[in-house]
This record gives sequence, structure tokens and C-alpha cells, in this order.
Amino acid sequence: MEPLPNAPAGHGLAAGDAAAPARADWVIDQGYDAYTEAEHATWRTLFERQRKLLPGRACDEFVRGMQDLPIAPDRIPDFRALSAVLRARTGWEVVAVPGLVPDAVFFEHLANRRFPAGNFIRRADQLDYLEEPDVFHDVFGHVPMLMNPQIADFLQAYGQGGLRAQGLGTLAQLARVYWYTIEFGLVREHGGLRLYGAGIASSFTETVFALEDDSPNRIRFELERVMRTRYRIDDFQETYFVIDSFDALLALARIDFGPLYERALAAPEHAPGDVLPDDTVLTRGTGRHARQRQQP
Ligand code: HBI
Ligand code: FE
Repeated sequence: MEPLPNAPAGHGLAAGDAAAPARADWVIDQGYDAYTEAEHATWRTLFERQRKLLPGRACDEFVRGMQDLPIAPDRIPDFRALSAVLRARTGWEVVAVPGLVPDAVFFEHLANRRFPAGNFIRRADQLDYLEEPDVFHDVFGHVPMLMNPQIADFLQAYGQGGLRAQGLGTLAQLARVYWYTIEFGLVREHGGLRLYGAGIASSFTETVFALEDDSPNRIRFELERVMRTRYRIDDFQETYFVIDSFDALLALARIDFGPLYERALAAPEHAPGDVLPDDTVLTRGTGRHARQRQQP
């Protein structure tokens, strides 16, 4: 992923910057008092937009997590207050980082139930698009789901699995599982589809696209299938994978990925928009959005 060169002054450096971190775990002080009123106003704008969209679209677990956390509409949340509530509920805490951190550092945090959240907030002229995770994506998108015990355990297992996958050379395969669940996952709920992925929940445009647009495929989540499927980091997904429940997601954490990696590495990869004969297709997408994007 490409770092954005625009972390506001007072909120550290983007991870792509050459400067070495002061600490090996990349953790910094959130610098709460350094947020400007303009930065809090950006949070308020982003929060308001999602507040209107999420009822009926976000899963119940996300909504409940949000309600039970000290996340207010008008101020960037204080990680100390978030951590106090999270720690009591699921044993997680939120630590501040300057942006993307190296994979091994990221996994080490997750394996120890620490969620690294960017402390900076996007600029007001970039409300809709950035690849570097900022405080709105990380806190609004990810932290509510960490109040859910199944997601809390799944994410810790992902951190442990990430450290292992690095040794096995299968990080790309594991990262796809993260991408298509924690970042862009949909879940069956109330007889329909709801979002739980943080990349969707924190995006005004993708919230509607992922659930209502006729362009993307919506396909039942299948572990080996997902491991073999490339994803897009620069545009909406061409396919969203749908889990049946968070129990089913947590059950993945108990599977030995070793043999699956071997098969996935030996088999051909799938493009983001592929639909396969064995897929359980909930919605077959038109592909219109991706096609239009490819034209000059
Ligand atoms: N660092 N801060 C941060 N947030 C992420 O989501 C993140 C990261 N470093 C690496 C990473 N994600 C992914 O590439 C891994 O899940 C593979
Ligand atoms: Fe994320």
C-alpha cells in the first residue's frame, strides 16, 4: 500500500517516511491535545455521513459495539477511554501508530490484543479516498467490532497466523482472508446482507456500493477460494464475500492453514471479479463499475 504523504503536523510521520520509529513496536502517544478544531470537524463530517447510512446496513454487532464505546459524533475519540471500555469487554486495547506499520509489527500487536490505530485524520479534501489507515478508518471502522468476542478472538488468531505465515512465505494468501473479512466482509443477518468490514463501514461511497450496487459479485465465503483471490486496494471490490455468522468466522481460527496454503500455492489464482463454478453466488455482478474504470 502506498502511504499518503500528508499526516498533519503534530501527528507523526506516515509509515512510508524514512524516519525510524522511536520505539520498535511503532507505538506513539496519540497526542490528543494536538488535534485542531478543524481535525475534530473532519471527524464530525465523516461520522455524520456514516450515521445516516449505517442503520439497516451495518450488522447488529457493529451498531451495538459503537453504542457501547465512548465514540462521540463531534470529537476524535481518546484512545485511553476506548481502551478502558474495550479491555473490560474483550481484553483488547487501542494503541496509536503513525500510519501503516511493518507487517511483523502489525501482527505482533494483534497477537497481543492491541489494535494499532493511526492517530492522524485525513485532510478535509480527501474525505472519500485514502489508502493509509487514519483514525476514522481504524477507530470508527474497526474498533466497534472488537467489542464482539468472536471478532476479538478471530483477530488475535489472525495476528498469530500472520507471524506464522511470514515464516512460511504465505502472507499474501493470509492477507486475502483479512481483506475479504475484517476489511470488506458482509454477513447474512435478518434475512439479508449487512456489512461488518471496516473498509466498508468507514467509507460513505463503498457502504452503498457493497450492499446495493449491481456491479459487484456477492459470493458465500469459502476459505480456500478466498485465499486464492487477489483483491483491489485502489478501488471498490469486484467481489464481496459473505459469511453466515461470526461463529463461522471464528471457526476459521481453529483450522490448520498449513495444508490449505500448500494447495492454494499450487493452484491458480483468481482475479478479483472471477465467478467460479463451485461458488455459491448470492448476487452475480454486472462488473459495470470495474469495466468503466478500466476505460481511459
Ligand atoms: N499497519 N497500521 C497498520 N494497519 C494495517 O491495517 C496494516 C498495517 N501494516 C500491515 C498490514 N496492515 C497488512 O498489510 C497485513 O494485514 C498483511
Ligand atoms: Fe483496516
